[in-house]
Amino acid sequence: MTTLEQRCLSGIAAEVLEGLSRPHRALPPKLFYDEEGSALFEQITCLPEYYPTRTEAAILTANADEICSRIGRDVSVSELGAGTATKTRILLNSLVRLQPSVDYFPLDVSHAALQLAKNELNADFETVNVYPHVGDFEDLSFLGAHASPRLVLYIGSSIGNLEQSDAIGLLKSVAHHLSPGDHLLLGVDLVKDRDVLVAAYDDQAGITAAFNKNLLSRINRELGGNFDTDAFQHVALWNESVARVEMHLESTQAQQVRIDALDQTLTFCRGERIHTENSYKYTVGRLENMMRSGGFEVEHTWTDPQSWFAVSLGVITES
Ligand code: AVJ
Repeated sequence: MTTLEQRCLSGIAAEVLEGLSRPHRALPPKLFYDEEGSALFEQITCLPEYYPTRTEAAILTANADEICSRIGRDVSVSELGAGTATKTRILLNSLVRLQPSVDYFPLDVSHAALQLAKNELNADFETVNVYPHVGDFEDLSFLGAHASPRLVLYIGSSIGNLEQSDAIGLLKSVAHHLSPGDHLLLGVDLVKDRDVLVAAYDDQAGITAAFNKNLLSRINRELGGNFDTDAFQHVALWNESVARVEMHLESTQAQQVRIDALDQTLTFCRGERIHTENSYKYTVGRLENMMRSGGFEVEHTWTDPQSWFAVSLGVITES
């Protein structure tokens, strides 16, 4: 077998090869978000079972003025994993009343989502300047490229995809690019009843199943794969001991799958799973500890009446 370097794998190939070569196969959740996947995710956010989006939106709506008054004047806004920036609009609505203009720097892996965000924000907010940035969280230097005071948004509970140590590492690297007085607004999903959690990741309409299986379709499209998406089953489960919802794709039969661009033929046993996502759920206490470990002082944490979701505001202090 030739090495990765020799084959000069581009785009998603290296990550797919690495993940599918493991004894316990896995694919990184950021691969969900090609154009198809981003569109499916937008549908997920509107599902009756998928409470996180509307719950967080309600928290932001109820507290936007207070959040904006705590972060000071003339802030610029950066956002990690901005997507189509739908919830961001709630904060921008308050912010444009407090300052003459807002520079907004959204980062996302999806070019399509960012383009949509930019067009819609330009149409609706005359005083918001949008500077989109396509990429993952490896290089966060764009955060420091403009002047303080800054507000960094990491809402939508995307941090739930990360292991605890990686989540703290990410917050530390955010903090590294910020200065005293700069703020971080972090949204996370909270631990709750198992049935509510599982339903949110296994909806009646099958949109989340389609979102999960789109990973296989994407490999078919981009890497010349021949995955039969009907021969894999969407699995969503609550792993209570580590407080996370997991998603898997389970092979419903013994089968072989060819992926041309990787020059691989993969063998799956019946019941074998590809682990596609972890979505960690927090308590307010663990959220605030994580903020502190990441280098932020917690100013305030807001939740909804059911305590299903939490949004926490942290600040960098003089050290
Ligand atoms: C975008 C990571 C917050 O974990 O709830 C939704 C992704 N996966 N349904 C989540 C997702 C399945 C979502 N995040």
